[in-house]
Amino acid sequence: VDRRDAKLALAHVYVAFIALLLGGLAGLLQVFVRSGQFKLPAGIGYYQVLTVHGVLLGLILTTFFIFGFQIAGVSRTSGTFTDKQRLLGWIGFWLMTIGTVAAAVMVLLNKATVLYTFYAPLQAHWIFYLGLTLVVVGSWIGSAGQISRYVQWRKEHKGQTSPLLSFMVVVNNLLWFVASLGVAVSVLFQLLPWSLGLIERVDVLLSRTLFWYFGHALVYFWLLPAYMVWYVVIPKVIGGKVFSDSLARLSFMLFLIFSVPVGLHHQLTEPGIDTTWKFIQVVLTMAVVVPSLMTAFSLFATFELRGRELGGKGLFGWFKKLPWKDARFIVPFIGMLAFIPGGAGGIVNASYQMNQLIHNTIWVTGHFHLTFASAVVLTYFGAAFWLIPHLTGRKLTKSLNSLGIVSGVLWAVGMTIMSTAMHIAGLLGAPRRSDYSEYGGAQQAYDWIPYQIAQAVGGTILFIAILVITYIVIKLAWFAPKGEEEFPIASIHESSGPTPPMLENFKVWLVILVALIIFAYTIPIFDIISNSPAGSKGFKFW
Ligand code: HAS
Repeated sequence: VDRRDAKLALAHVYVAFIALLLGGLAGLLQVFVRSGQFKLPAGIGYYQVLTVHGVLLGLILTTFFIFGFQIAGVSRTSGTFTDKQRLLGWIGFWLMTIGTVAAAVMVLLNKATVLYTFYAPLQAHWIFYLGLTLVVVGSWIGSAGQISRYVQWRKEHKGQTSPLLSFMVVVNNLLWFVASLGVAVSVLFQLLPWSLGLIERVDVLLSRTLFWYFGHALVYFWLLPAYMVWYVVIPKVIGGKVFSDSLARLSFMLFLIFSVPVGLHHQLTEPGIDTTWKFIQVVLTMAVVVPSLMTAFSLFATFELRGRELGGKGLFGWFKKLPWKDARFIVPFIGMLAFIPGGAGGIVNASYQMNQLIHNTIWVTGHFHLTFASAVVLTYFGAAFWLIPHLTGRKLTKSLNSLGIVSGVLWAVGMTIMSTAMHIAGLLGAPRRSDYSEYGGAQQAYDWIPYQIAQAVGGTILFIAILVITYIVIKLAWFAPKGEEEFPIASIHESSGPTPPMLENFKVWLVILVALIIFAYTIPIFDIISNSPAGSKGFKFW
C-alpha cells in the first residue's frame, strides 16, 4: 500500500484501538457492577458507563477500523488513491473524529446517557446528536473516496472482473449508505429538533423503527469486513486460494439486498406494528442467514482443499494440516467457531415465538458478544496483526505472533464463560441493560447472581486480553523491527470458473434492494405516522 494511503488507513486504525481500550474498560466496570460486589465511584451512573461501552465499541471501534481496513484494501487491490480520493478520506476522517469527540464529551458529562441505540424517549444533549451526525456524514464522504477508486479501476479495465476485495468494499459502503439514511432521518427530523426544543414531542415508535431500519444493517456493516478477511485473506494465510469468486460475490450481493428490510425483527414485541409485516420481515431475516451459510460452506471447502493439498488424509486429516501456530489464522478462526453458536442464537432470536422468551433479556447480550464481540472483533484483531506492520513498515515478530495467539485464547476462555452465563441467565429471565438489583428479594433474582458473577470473571479475562492486544498494537505501530509484512490477498482457485458479469451489475441489485425496502417498510411506516399521537404541538408528521 502506498505510504500516503497507509497514513490515512493508520489514522483510522489508531482511533479504533483507542476506542477498544476505553470501551473495554467501561465493559469491565459494568460486569463488576452487575455482580453486585462493586459500586461506581464519584457519582458515575451505570447507564452512563453502558453508553460509553456501546458507543465506543459498537459505533466507533467498528466504523474507524472498517474504514482503515477498507482504505488499505482498495489501495492494495485497485491501486493508489488519487489526491482527490485521498482528500475525501481525510475530510471524512476528521469529521468522524470531531463528531466522536463531541459525542464522547457529552456522554462523559452525563448529558447523553441514551445507550448506543439512542432512540426516544431517552433524550440527549443536541451536541451528542450533532456529533453522531458528523460521524455519519464523515463516513459517507470517506466511502465516496473508496467507491470512486473502484469506479476508476473499472473504467480503466473495461470488461474485466474487478478485484474481489475492492468489490466487497463497495458493497459494504453501499449497504452502509442505504442503512444510515434511516438514522439520519430520525436524527435530523426528530431527535435534533426535539433536543433543541424546536418540537415538543416525537413519535417514539417511529424513532425506534427508523433506528432498526439502520440498526440491523449496521451489524452486517460490521460483519462484512470480517467476511472480506475470511474470503480473501485467510485463504492466502493458509497458503490456499479463494474457493469461488462467484460464490463470494453472490453472498455479498445477498447481504446488500437482505440486510436492510429486516429491522422489524428487533421490534417483534412492540405494539403498533401489524403482525403481518413482522412476519414478512422475519421471513426476510431467514433469507439473510443464507449468505452466512454459503460463507461457512466456502470456508470449509477452502480449509479442506488446502489441508488435502498438504497431504491430510481421511475424513478429518486435512484439519490438522492448517497453520495452527499463525496468529493471523488462529485468532479469526476462533471468531469463526464463535459464530456457529452466535449465528444459531440469531436464528432463535428471529423466530417469532422464541423471541418472546429472550427479548430484552441478557440472552441478547450473549448473542451479540458471540457474533459481534467474538466473530467480528477477533477477525479485526487477526487482521490488525498483519495490517498495522504492513502499513508502518514493520514485522510481526515470532514473540508478537505468540502473544497474538495468547490474546485469542484468553478471548476464547473469557467469552465462553461470559457469554454462556449471559445465555443461561437470559433464559432464566435476567433483564439486559439492568443495573444490579435484588428485585425486592425475589427468588428469581437470586438465581441470576451466580451467572452475573461468572460474567464478571469472564469480563475480567476479556479485559486482560484487551491489554495484551493494546500492547501488541503499540509494538507493531512504533517499536517492532523494521521490515516488510505481507498484505495477504489470495488468488482465485482454478476450479472457480468465470464470474458472471451480472454479479457486478450494481444497478440491478440496487433496484432489488430499493424494491424490497419499499415493500417491507412503506405500509408499517404509513401506519405508524397515521396513528401517531404526537402531532398537536410537534411537526404534524413526526
Ligand atoms: Fe443479531 C440482536 C438475529 C447475526 C448483532 N444482534 C442483535 C443485537 C446485536 C446483534 C448487536 O431476529 C442487539 C441489538 C440491540 O441492542 O438490541 N442476528 C440475527 C440473525 C443473525 C444475526 C438471524 N447479529 C448477527 C451478527 C451481529 C449481530 C452477525 C453482529 C456482527 N439479532 C437477531 C435478532 C435480534 C438480534 C432477531 C433481536 C433480538 C431481540 O429481541 O432484541 C444471522 O445473520 C446469523 C447467521 C449466522 C450463521 C452462522 C454461520 C457460521 C459461519 C462460521 C463458519 C465456521 C467455520 C469454522 C467455517 C448461520 C459463517 C468451522 C470449523 C470447525 C472445525 C467447526
